[in-house]
Amino acid sequence: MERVYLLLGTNLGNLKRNLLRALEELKKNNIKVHKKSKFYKTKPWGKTDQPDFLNMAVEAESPFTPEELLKRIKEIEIKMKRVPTKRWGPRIIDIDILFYGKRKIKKSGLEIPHPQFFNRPFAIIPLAEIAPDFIPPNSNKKIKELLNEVTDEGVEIYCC
Ligand code: PH2
Ligand code: MG
Ligand code: MG
Repeated sequence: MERVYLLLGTNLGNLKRNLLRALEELKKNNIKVHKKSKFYKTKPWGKTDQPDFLNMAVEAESPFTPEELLKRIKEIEIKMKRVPTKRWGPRIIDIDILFYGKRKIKKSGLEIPHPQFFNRPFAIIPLAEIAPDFIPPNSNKKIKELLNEVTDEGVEIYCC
C-alpha cells in the first residue's frame, strides 16, 4: 500500500468538530490515518472575503486506487453536507489529495500532486509537521526545505 497525504480544510460551522468528523469518516472508509498534524488556523487563500479556515494534514494508507480514493472522499464530503459553491469559496469540509506516493496523475477531475500545493502555505506548513523528509514527485526538495520558501503569515497552530 502506498502512502497518501491528504489536506483537510473547513471554514463553516464548528470547525474543530468538522475535522474530527472527517477523520472518523476516513476511518469508516478503510482509509487508515497514521499521522496527523495539529490543527492550524489559516487565513483564507485565493478568495479572501470568507471566514478563516481550520486545516490539517494527514498521512494515510489506502487500499484503493487514486480514483477510488477520490470517489470515497467525495462521498464523505457529500455525507457531511458539503454544498457546491464558487471555486475557493467557503465549505464545511474539503478533503484534498496532496500526494499519492510518487505517482503523477492528470485527468479531468483528478490531478496528483495537487496542482496548488507548492503555492499554499496552509498545506505546506501542516504537511511539514508530519512528513518533513518526503520528497514530492517533480521536486528535488524535502517538504521541510519548502518551508524556507513560504511565509507563515496567516498560518498559526490552533490546537492539539
Ligand atoms: N481552500 C481553498 C481555498 N482557500 N484557504 C485556506 N486557508 N485553507 C483552505 O483549505 C483553502 C483556502 C480551496 O480548497
Ligand atoms: Mg481544496
Ligand atoms: Mg477539494
